Amino acid sequence: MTIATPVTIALSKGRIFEETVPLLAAAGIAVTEDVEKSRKLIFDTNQPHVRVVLVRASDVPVYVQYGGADLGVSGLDSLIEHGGQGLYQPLDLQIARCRVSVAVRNGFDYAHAVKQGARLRIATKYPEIARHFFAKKGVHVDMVKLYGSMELAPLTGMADAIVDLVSTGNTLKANDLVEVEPIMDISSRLVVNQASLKLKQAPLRHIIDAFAQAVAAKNN
Ligand code: PRT
Ligand code: MG
Repeated sequence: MTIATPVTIALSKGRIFEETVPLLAAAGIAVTEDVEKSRKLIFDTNQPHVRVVLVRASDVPVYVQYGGADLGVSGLDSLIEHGGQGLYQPLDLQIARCRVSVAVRNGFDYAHAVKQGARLRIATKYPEIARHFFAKKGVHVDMVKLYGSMELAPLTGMADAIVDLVSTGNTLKANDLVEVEPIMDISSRLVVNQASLKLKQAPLRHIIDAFAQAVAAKNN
């Protein structure tokens, strides 16, 4: 199918872009430039009316919410922190998988710290996920919001623990940290602007259906 209505897709550079390329291909969409090498933020595709915009991973839900993009691919972590307002979330794409976990400095007695009911200082880029998790456990936490290099916080004594994404565990190991409690599994979701879905039904349905079929085919 040729897409005749203008459609803007928000992606982030790196793993999400890479793992979305095959899904776009299933919908007949190919980005025609080398995104990783370019400094541009807007990219044409083989479909004259479809373009891809590159934004920070945590900004994908924001662009889609406010109509800067009609649809996008966002990690569940970013989506939870955003809140999901104004977003239709039709599909778990099962890409960019990882988990959110609690990690502490090697030797720190986490079980004891949590049992005591004493306040725990948590450094994280994911305060919503962390707050909800510790509230459910009945543990009081002081949250320190960071934007990166969370691993440093326990090593410098700034925090007792971090809440961060873990994939292989190599980053934690390299920094003498240990994963003490998994919080949730993460994968990326297709997010769609709710107004766009009504106004641009045919092209968006086509993309959603093609993505759904590609995900199903890959996991069978
Ligand atoms: O980098 P930036 O601040 O722009 O944003 P971002 O870090 O959110 O973007 P990006 O592209 O790094 O990640 C996009 C999405 O990929 C995240 O929102 C997750 O949903 C998903 N994802 C999957 C991951 C990982 N795996 C992952 N391993 N995102 C980040 N990591 C980092 C993690 O934060 C830690 O620093 O990789 C490190 C841990 O990896 P291991 O393999 O050493 O355990
Ligand atoms: Mg990153």
